[in-house]
Amino acid sequence: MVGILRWRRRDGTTLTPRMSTQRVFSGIQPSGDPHLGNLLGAIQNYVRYQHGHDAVYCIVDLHALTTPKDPDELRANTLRMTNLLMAAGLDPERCILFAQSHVPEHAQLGWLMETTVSFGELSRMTQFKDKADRSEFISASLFTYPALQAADILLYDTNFVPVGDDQRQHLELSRDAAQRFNSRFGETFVVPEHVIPEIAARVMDLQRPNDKMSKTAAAENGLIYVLEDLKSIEKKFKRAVTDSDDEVRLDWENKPGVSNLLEILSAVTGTDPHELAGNYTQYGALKVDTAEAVVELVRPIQERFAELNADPAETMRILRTGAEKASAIASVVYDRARDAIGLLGPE
Ligand code: AQP
Repeated sequence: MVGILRWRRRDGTTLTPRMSTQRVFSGIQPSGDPHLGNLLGAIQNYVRYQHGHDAVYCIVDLHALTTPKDPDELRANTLRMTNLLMAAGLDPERCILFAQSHVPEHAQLGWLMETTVSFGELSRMTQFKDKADRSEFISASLFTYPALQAADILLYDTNFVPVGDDQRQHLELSRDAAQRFNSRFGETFVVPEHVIPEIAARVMDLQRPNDKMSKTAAAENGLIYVLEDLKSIEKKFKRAVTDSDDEVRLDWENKPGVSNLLEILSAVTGTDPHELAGNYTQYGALKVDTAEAVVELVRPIQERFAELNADPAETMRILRTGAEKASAIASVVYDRARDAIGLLGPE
């Protein structure tokens, strides 16, 4: 399938992940229910990487706090995100699944990373600029959170970080931070490599196809939630913005709306998007088929989610077990960094 076994590396070459015990880490914010971009660009790849790798996945609730959150909603969303990841295929027996705030070393190493990255580096992060432009209250944490993200990754001696394209710049920062720390204080961290899927690395808004599909910047009908009513998903695809000519081809510069539909359909069906384009002479049929493919993808996820969500005590048990396993790794790596930087350990 396209986008499953081939990944684009930092230098543009492709990578075929080997079956190995290399460690994979990634995180997702419980800042609301996930959308199709999160599912195709990130979550589906978390599921693939739990096979044959040592996979660690984190619900990054501390990151969610970088923009104001209602406390009850944040708690509920943390459980919902955990259930959704499992409904999409994460198996807590195959991977470590936990909440970031349950492992205090994230915040502790986050501070050490803030001392390692510079104000200038953080100022260049385009996500900060985008989110700050949209926020009334710009917290200090919104500015510094790439340092915490570096800590999240480095705490697990991570080799690969599966993410969508929007995280490329932050991952570069994590690599730079690891290298800088290692050269100042001696080999402490594994320098991670990000892996971005070839297809659906940046799913776009259906109404504004030049903008990324996003939980917080969506046009009313531009965003598809994984847990959305299936009829509503069909309607949104029908109304998706395309263009005034009628040729179906993959051309991101001139036909972003059509290209977005082709990439979504490609990611779901595993067929090359250029090949798919050749099957269509009308936008209408492309929209209907893409909607149908997405509906069939999310239907079983929604069914499984409903079952899991009915048992919050079990979800909490899974998170607690995950945090114990995560702590066993994170505490060792944190102590290594603490000793290297010159903090006295309590022992
Ligand atoms: N549109 C997208 N297409 C492909 N991948 C995407 N990701 C996000 N949007 C797209 C990937 O999803 C993972 C988890 O993202 P996050 O929880 O850190 O949220 P985010 O990157 O900030 O994007 P969101 O979900 O739209 O939230 P807001 O509105 O808060 O920005 C990441 O791997 C990300 O690359």
